[in-house]
Amino acid sequence: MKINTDHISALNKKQEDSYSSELDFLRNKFSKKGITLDEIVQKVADFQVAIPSWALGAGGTRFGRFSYGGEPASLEQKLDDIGVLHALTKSAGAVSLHIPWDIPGDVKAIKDVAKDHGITFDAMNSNTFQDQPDAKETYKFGSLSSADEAAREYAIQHNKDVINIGKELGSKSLTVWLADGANFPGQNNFQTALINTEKSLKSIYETMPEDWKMFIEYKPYEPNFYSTVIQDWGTSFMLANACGERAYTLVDLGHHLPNTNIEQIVATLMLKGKLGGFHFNDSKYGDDDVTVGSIKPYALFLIFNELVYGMENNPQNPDFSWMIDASHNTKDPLEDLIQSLEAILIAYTQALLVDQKALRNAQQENDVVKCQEILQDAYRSDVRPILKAAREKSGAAVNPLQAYRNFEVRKQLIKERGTKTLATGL
Ligand code: AOS
Ligand code: ZN
Ligand code: ZN
Ligand code: ZN
Repeated sequence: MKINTDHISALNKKQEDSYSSELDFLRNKFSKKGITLDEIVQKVADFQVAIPSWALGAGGTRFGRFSYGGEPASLEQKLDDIGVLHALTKSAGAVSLHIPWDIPGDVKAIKDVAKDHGITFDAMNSNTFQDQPDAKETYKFGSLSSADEAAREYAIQHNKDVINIGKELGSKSLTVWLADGANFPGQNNFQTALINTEKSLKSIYETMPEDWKMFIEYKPYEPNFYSTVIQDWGTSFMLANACGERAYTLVDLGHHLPNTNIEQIVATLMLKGKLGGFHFNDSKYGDDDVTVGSIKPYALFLIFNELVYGMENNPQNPDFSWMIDASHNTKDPLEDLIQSLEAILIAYTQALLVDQKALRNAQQENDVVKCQEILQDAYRSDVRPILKAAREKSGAAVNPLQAYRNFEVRKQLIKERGTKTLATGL
């Protein structure tokens, strides 16, 4: 399955819709505030988000998994699916692999497939939360934090192996997410677990190539329900500082207790130059991993508002590794990713439309009402015409979801791969 670019432009021509007049309306409105729309269109067209290899199949819960049909069975097929997404949106030009789910057989062949689709290799994800069939040590009671030295060494070696695979593919970063923790009070010694984790991470960090970054992900609970070793951004930040300059905190939107002010965390980390990775998703209760923007779109906008501020004012913070970390079991996974990409770009665009100068003045004058008005004026603008213009500019489908259905992608995939398919993943 490969999307033909001619078909996309033919479809775009057919639906020359009214977005140009809507765009003019926005252009006039925002030029009065000194905001140039064409610059924003370019920024939106340039924005790239990595797709995780495990989001291409229907996800599961602990109660079961249901096949969606036409799911990818190999790394090549996963890259083909991202190729479809990237052709339709031109904003999914990277993949984030997970080892051992995605061990490449023939590295050169995999690189060729990726190149053919215009896909680069973003952060590599290690996995020390599952025992593999041939595993010599168990992670049942922890990996990098384990009280058992052999288990710790085994987990460290796995991360080093992941770096080596990533090196061959051209990746430049490693994401470490640990499931380590305890289900019951007294089960482990908090201090020993943290000391072990720091030592293990340092040992991995030291073998990373000079031009690599390490992203340390935090999460308050699940799969452990009493405590998690890297439970919050403070712990991750501390570990990143202990490792060195090229270790950073990774924020996953679903990894916070309800009502946490994520935008403030983002601002603090960027000020300190330590926000490296970002996992997008949405949630109502916990790490629900549902479609980005489907539940709390205003919170997403406020987070982007801080990200945009940081990108413009914090040269000490590196460029981000953006990734969608969502996967669930009721939608067509590709349609779901198209919706997530749309939500990310909408929030990003709205944040770009915030009148920063006016906001700074209103803050200086303590005009609280005006501050809120300025933010909400941007948030309440329908920015979809800007997304359409950005897509048209980059050769994507003006309406990717409609194009996906129009080209009957899922039907094709089911024809090629069958109805009873289960992709690797959670
Ligand atoms: C787990 O909850 C984290 O979000 C990870 O980033 C990711 O989902 C996991 O590594 C997938 O295997
Ligand atoms: Zn994540
Ligand atoms: Zn998660
Ligand atoms: Zn998640």
